[in-house]
Amino acid sequence: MKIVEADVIVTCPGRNYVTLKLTTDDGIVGYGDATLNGRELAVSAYLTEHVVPLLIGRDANRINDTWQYLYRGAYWRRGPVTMTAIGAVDIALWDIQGKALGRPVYQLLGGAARDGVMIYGHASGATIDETVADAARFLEAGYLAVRVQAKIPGLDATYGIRTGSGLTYEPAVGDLPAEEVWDTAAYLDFAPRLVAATRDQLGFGFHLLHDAHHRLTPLEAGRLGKSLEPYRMFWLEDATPAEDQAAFRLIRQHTVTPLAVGEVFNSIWDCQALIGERLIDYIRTAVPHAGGITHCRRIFDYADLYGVRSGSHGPGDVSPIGIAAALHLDLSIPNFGIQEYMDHLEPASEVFTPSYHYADGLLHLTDAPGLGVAFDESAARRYPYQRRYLPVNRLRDGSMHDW
Ligand code: GCO
Ligand code: MG
Repeated sequence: MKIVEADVIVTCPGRNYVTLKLTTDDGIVGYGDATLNGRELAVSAYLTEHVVPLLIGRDANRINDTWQYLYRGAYWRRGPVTMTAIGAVDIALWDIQGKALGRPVYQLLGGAARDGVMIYGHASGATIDETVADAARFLEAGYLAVRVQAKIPGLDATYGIRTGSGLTYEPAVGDLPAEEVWDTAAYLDFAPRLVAATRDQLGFGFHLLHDAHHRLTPLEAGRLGKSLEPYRMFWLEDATPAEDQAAFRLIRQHTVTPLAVGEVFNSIWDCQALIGERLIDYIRTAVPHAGGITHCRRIFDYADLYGVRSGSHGPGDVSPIGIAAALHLDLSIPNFGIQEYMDHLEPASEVFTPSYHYADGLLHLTDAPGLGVAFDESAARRYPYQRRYLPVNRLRDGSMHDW
């Protein structure tokens, strides 16, 4: 079963997505998600210029060898662009393998280890009351876990807030990056009140999450974690800039609030110390951004040794193909924790038709062969790429800060 064609399709149905389409000599088509929010064309060019020529004529059955070839064969390896490109190839090859055998990918990974995949809803609002009411709506819809984010008083914009009536949001805007102002003191005063109000009004009968989006120092994170302890969080996410693994030693000394990190990681090496020293509780690598199913499975297996569970990144900037890849892995691994999931903005449903579906707080996979996501190329072509940037952050004095 040889790969005879490889196409990269960039489309913007509501937001940008990059899809890799691989076709074999027996006519099987597999899809991989190559979307990297705000850097879409870098991955597209990496694939087209440097990876596609290596794929034509390769045996589509040799998923492990292809992964090693693309990783070890790249002297300049790792990084989000390279690892997303490798991830897309890997995901597409698992899709092909499943379709060739007529089985869903999770079956090739050893079969389901649970009935469905627990996801969390993204509650948000302009005030604490609005956010709590939003969280209540998720609970009414059967969600078992909810993340709460609210606008910080005194700041014009806060990350993680939806606008409009849908259940999703897209932080990237057009043309040039939006500039937001950040104030850590205001945040540290506000976040515990948001969490306290959520527990006071909605109780303890669900998992509660919050994302600090990489903005604190280790001591600030320790203080926040300690102040959240009475509310028994499921996790506090991305407390400090993720590249500094040693920072977590300090946070850990000060709080027993569970910690999650890793949405910006691309390889097992990025989380080697964090997992090996038991400095975190959930590893959030995104399947498309961290080398696909093959590599994320290794990360989760390694994490299992140290009691760390999975919590894969899955915002709207992961396409339904990337989400499906994550779900097949989630369903099969022993140490699954939770999966992030957001609805996709319309008109994405004209382009992607996933077979996974929501019921009772879980996403369920069917026994559709491969990943089970249909991709409509002509619909994709109706929505051409648009350049978009994630916002940037400045402190009140104009200094750049992590967004
Ligand atoms: C999350 C994230 C995202 C990121 C986004 C950037 O927890 O879902 O923090 O919303 O900001 O993926 O592209
Ligand atoms: Mg996050």
